[in-house]
Formats: sequence, C-alpha cells, structure tokens
Amino acid sequence: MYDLIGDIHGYATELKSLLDKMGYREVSGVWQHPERTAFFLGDFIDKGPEQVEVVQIAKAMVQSGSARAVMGNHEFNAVLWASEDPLNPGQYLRSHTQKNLDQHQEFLEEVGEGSKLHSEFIDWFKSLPIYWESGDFRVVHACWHPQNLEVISEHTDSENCLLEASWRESSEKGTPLFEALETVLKGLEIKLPDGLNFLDKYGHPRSNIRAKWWLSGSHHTVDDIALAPLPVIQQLPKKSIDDNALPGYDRMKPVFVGHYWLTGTPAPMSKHVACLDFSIAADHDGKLCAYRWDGEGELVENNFCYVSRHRR
Ligand SMILES: [Mn+2]
Repeated sequence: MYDLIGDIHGYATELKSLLDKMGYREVSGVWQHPERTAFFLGDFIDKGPEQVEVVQIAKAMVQSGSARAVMGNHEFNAVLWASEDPLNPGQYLRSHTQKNLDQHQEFLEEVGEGSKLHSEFIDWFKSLPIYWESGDFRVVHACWHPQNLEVISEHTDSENCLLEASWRESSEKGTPLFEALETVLKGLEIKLPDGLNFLDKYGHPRSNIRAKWWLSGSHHTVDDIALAPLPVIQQLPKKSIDDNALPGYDRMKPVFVGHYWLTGTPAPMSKHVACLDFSIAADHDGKLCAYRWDGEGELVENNFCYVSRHRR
C-alpha cells in the first residue's frame, strides 16, 4: 500500500522526520519500508534550505522502487529553465527573467547551475510522469482534468512522461499542450463574472480564481468554488458561475493532489479528493503532510499523517 507525500519544497529535515514517523528507515542510503511504498506528488524543490538533499532522497527511493513520483510545476519549470530553445539558440524555454530567476535562484545556487549534479537532476525531473493512474487510485500534482489529460497523453510515452520532442511545445503559450499542462500542474482557474476582480496576497488585482475543480452540479457561486485563503474568499461575490465551468470528478477512485498551500488541520477535500500540500515552506503553521492509503475507496481524516516545520 501507498503513503502519498505532498509538496516538500526543499525541507529535507521534515521529510526525514515524516518518513521516520511512518516507519521508513534508511538502509544502504535509501529510505524504505518493509511493506509500503511512498508516492511523491511533486514540488521537491524551490524555497527551502535543503533542496539538493530532498531530490537525492526522493530520487534514490524512486530508482530503487521504494517510492513513485509525479512531476510538480516546480520541476516542470526547472526543466524549461535549463533547456535551450532549439529554434532560438541562446534563449531558454523558460525565459531567464528576474521574476523567473527569483523563484528558482536558491535551487540553482545550491545545485550549482550547469553542474553535473544539475544535469542529473534535470534528467530525473524529465523522467517523472505527468500523472499516474492504477486500477484503484489516481495521482496528479494539481488537477485531474480528463480532457486535458487526454491532450497531454498525445505527448507522453507509455509511462506518462513528456516526450523529448514535446518539451518545446509544452513551453509555448497558446498551444493545447501548454494550456493542458497549466491546468494539470497548476490548477484550474476560472474567470470571475462581470469583469470583477479581487486583491491577492500581494495586493495585485486578479480576475481569475483557482477553483475546486472536483465539484459538479449546478448553481455554484464564485465564493463556494474558490480555492483560496479566507481573506480572498471574503472579497468574492455570491454570484453564480457558469454550470459548465468545472470539469467535476467522476468519483470512480480516490485522487491525490498537492499544490494548493492549504493551512489548518489536514482532512480530505471530499470523499474522493485529498490535497496533501500543507505549506511546509510557509513561515507560520507549515506542515509536511502524507496520506497513508490502505486501499479504501473513500478517504478518511484519520489516515493523514504529518510533521510540523522544524525550528532552524
Ligand atoms: Mn505546485
């Protein structure tokens, strides 16, 4: 059975505490459990103080078969940052702007940009599947969106890894592949009705809101579908959204996601959807969170397991 682990963002000390708490031990340099397999939901890097160690732990586990993993938006961006554009030599698939550098600089400094280790990590990131599905559960970094997964599957191999030839298109705004990856790795956003906007945590006006994509049915209002911190939700109107705006979720099997920087006490989002990102990189109340799945079709709060951010 599987222990699904949310976004780690460079916090290796907490990762080791969480693995230890769940009964994993380091044997010959690889963390492993006698009966269980770990499953990482992506976002290993950026933000935290021990990014190289996090990748080394996870990579060794995946390569030895003691864990599986999917790709997060931070690994996706890391690959694009490091990939020269074949059509514009000297340019990169993710532009080296100050804003993009700010999000990634700590990783580049820790790994050594252009080093052998950097290129090993990029190769490993490229080998991560975009999504994963078995007979009885599903895993994706941000949003299980069947239509978009179908678009992506035209660009992946039998393991759901992006084909080498598709990386350029994956970085090109406006292509179906780019749009599909945006949703699957970064979440579904919908436009607020009537030209409305709200202020994000930086005070910038925004007209799109991240949505609880798994909801279905009609008569939802903007404030009930918003996947946002309370201060944002309080700014949102009780206005209806288009009935077709959300893909909904088929509830055939549980799906595990990360990505959303949740706070508070870990619990399922619904009987079939669990988000395991509890903001380990946040200064206040950060947790690294897992779900210990024993094959149940409906998720339960008791199976969450987490550690708090350590003091440094
Ligand atoms: Mn993410």
